[in-house]
Amino acid sequence: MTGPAEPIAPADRLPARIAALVGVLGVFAAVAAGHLVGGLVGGDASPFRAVANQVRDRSPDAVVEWAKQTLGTSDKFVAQLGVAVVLVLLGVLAGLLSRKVAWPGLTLAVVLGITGIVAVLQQRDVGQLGVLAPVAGLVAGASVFGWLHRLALARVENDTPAAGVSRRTFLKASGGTAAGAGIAVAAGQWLADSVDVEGSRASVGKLVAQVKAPPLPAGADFAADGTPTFLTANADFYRIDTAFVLPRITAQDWKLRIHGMVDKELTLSYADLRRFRLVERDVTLTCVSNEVGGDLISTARFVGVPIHEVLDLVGVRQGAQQLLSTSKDGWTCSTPVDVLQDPERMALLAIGMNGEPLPLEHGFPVRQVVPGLYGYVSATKWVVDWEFTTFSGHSAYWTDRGWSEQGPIKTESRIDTPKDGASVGAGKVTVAGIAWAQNTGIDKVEVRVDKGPWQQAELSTEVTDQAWRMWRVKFDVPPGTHTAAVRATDRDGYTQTEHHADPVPDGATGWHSVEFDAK
Ligand SMILES: Nc1nc2c(c(=O)[nH]1)N[C@H]1C(S)=C(S)[C@@H](COP(=O)(O)O)O[C@H]1N2
Ligand SMILES: [Mo]
Repeated sequence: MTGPAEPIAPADRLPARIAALVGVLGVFAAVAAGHLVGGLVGGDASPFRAVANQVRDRSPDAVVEWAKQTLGTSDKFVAQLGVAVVLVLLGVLAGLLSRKVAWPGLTLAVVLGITGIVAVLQQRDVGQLGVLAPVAGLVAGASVFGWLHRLALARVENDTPAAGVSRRTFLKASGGTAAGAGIAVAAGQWLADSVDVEGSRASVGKLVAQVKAPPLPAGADFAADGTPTFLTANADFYRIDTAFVLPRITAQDWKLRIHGMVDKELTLSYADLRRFRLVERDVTLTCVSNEVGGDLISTARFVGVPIHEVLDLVGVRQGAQQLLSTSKDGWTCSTPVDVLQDPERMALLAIGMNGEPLPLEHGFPVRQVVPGLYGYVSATKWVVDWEFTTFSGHSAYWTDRGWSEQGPIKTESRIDTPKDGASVGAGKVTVAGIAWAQNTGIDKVEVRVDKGPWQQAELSTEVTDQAWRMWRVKFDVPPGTHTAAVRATDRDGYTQTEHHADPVPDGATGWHSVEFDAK
């Protein structure tokens, strides 16, 4: 026999690398079919994404924090990569266990298929057809594995091109499987991305508020001296969420289900929402994860419906303590009811941001904006469900992960210029930055250089106590290395503590300081 130069395995079993290839291709086919059907039936039905979601949500906090620290905010990506690696390894294992007979690999296909079904059923945003996606994955995975396994084995058993299956037939089948699966993944992704949300956003049109925010006064910021502008452009606004892929909801499809401890359960459509008056407010959002000196803080002119008016409509019952809100992709958030009922606070169901409908990444079509509370307890994007309940009744996403149940924003300040490590000209040096105490207001900001006396900074014109305030102050500095530190005092008389606290569990504290060189 003048066979090919590859080592010939015993005639009744597959060479290890062929077996591994068959296993990996079976897994790839399963994932691809699931992804494609997931795209067809809509929602978040892709079993691959669903499993990655579950892995991320069920990982120990320490692991999630580690992933976030090590790889920036992309814990979602880490979860997907992790699942992909495990799937490849399982494919290899299944192949190696199936060198003689196919049933170990087929068993793995069934186990993976069931895992996919369970994960998809846990997804919030999956319709009744959603289960078709993991089922398609199971069927595709098992059939492709069985088929390739048969071809490979037939080729080993009759190792002559004339008798039965040739090497080319097997290679063609494998290559075809890989290519087909690749196309299916791309098509599934394309389908999932093709809901015309941008079209829906464009059709919302101009949002004119009945209650407008006053025009920005001159001197609302010291941007010329290095502070941020008072309003943050949408493209520069910080973004924090757990979404793997942006939830895509059109305004036409959006609904908010309101239930729990209310007199009248209600489901609001976007059209229903537009029958309320629109109020415009300048609000500074802040993330509880913001480190001292960090940049997870931004300000926008939001337009939306007063939440307290919606609460009046449904009649929140006595004893309801929290609003548990849920996003389209199943993230939950717990907000104290009394804050939402306060007309002074004017929490909003926001639909617009800085003169346009909400950008997709900031919650289109509808999100919550609650001045004075960190985002994780207030700012639900893509909000679709409201349940009024007690604090003991339910807990929310981040509370379950060790963060505090209540999250009022702490009075803090930041130096924006000079930057830490910067070189400046010796002589007159302007130190400038931001301070915030949402709903209380900033009373004064003090800065000191090299632990000298505190000097009171000049404050920008106040726009609203729900947003940040800019400050600046000049120092005379000789050549050399210097340190500047800042502390703010709010209108309740509270001066920022020097005590350093980490963001966990309820927000960082401490004075921000920078070191700079004067030359
Ligand atoms: N659906 C959803 N909404 C969410 C979150 C999320 O993970 N999912 N994160 C919250 C957190 S922690 C913050 S700080 C704010 C950030 O809002 P932004 O991305 O518009 O700045 O959104 C909040 N709303
Ligand atoms: Mo946050």
